[in-house]
Amino acid sequence: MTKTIVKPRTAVRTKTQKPPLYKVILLNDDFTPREFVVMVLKAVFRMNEDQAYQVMMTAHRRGACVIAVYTRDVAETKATRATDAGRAKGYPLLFTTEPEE
Ligand code: TYC
Repeated sequence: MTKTIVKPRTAVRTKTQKPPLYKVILLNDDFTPREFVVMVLKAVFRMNEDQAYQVMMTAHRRGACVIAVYTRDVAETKATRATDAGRAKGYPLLFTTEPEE
């Protein structure tokens, strides 16, 4: 007796779900020194001096600036760390997160 081996003809497609992304937003205030904002942006968000200065000045002029998008955990951890750095010095510096549309 001959055994016929039938190969499956359907290709397997894997659907990968992309995790939802969250924006980290820097809010302006009247008290935190500019150099301190730049220092925090460099330390927590790994920006260079130029990037950090531009982001700080955008928040300063417009009231807020989107810094970057990350997965929810990373966004919240970085926003908390950066806000806490200001609070430790008595500054009202604030970073928030919100889901990206
Ligand atoms: N507005 C602040 C000042 O004039 C500097 C500043 C910029 C603070 C951006 C917060 O998100 C900020 N000293």
